[in-house]
Amino acid sequence: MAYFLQQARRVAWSSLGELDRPSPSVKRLSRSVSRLALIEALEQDGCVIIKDFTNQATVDKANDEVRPWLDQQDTGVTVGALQGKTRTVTRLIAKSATVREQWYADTLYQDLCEHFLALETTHWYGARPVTTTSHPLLSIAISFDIPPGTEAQGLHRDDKNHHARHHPADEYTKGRDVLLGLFVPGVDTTVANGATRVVPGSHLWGDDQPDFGCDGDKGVVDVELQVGEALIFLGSLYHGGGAYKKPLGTAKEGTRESRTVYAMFSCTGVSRQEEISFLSYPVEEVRTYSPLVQDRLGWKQSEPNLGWVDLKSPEFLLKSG
Ligand SMILES: O=C(O)CCC(=O)C(=O)O
Ligand SMILES: [Fe+2]
Repeated sequence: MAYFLQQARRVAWSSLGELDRPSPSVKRLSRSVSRLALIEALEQDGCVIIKDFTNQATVDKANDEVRPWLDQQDTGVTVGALQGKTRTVTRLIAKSATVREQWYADTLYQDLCEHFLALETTHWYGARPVTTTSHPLLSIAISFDIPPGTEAQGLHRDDKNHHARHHPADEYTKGRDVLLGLFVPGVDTTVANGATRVVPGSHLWGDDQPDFGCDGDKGVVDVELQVGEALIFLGSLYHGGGAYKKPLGTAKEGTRESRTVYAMFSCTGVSRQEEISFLSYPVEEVRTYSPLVQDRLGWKQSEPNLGWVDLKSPEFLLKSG
């Protein structure tokens, strides 16, 4: 049913002239809206905010789990786009059960990953058509914590890592993207503390140099998020961390003087994962994770025939031992 509705809306959509189409924006939707409404927002804008994705108590729990790792970081990590100031916590799937099981495994996010990233392909085996499905994988789970003085990142597409190429398009076609990101803030994010900046609609742009205007902010929207909200966006969307402009000593009493965001990305099941899951998460730990997370880390093979051990889907290794 959803499929036919979607097709009908698509016909209606493509019959609208360019000028009649709503201009891209960042919509704030509740998790109770239909999956179709979320899919349409992502197709039109490249991103969507879920206003009731999680809640303060769950965010507090994740912050408590991750804080010890954050406190160990100094500010000297120099990783390309990360400006040398951003603190990161990697291997987040192991370090925070909340990030792993409450947010990454969230059914709404996983349904959207399945919609945008699952690959269903029919090939011929002699005269017999064979249809197989490859489900998404976790590409990376990391926290970005930016302290006062951090400059804004250059606007970029995260699918650069996968050498993704993009044809300019007026409307979205399934299979365009290789990544879907989920950002859950650990604190309220504001323009002053470096809220993520996005360019809605830029997921439909091609690969020519983007025009962000002479001030570099044409079409840019600051995604200010309250604790409990989350941003979901396609890997082809131009975005970047904002500048932390607030002076030192102005954070709320008892809160960290930094902007923390928990970032999770899924990729297609035939893409290389950004974080090497098998070296980052030892098998003894993976055995304690939910079956969905085990699959998404790569412990179930992609059909047909990718990611096996001894020609078998590797989940048998989770059972022994
Ligand atoms: O910190 C942010 O808001 C975004 C970080 C980001 O986009 C990146 O490091 O690729
Ligand atoms: Fe990014």
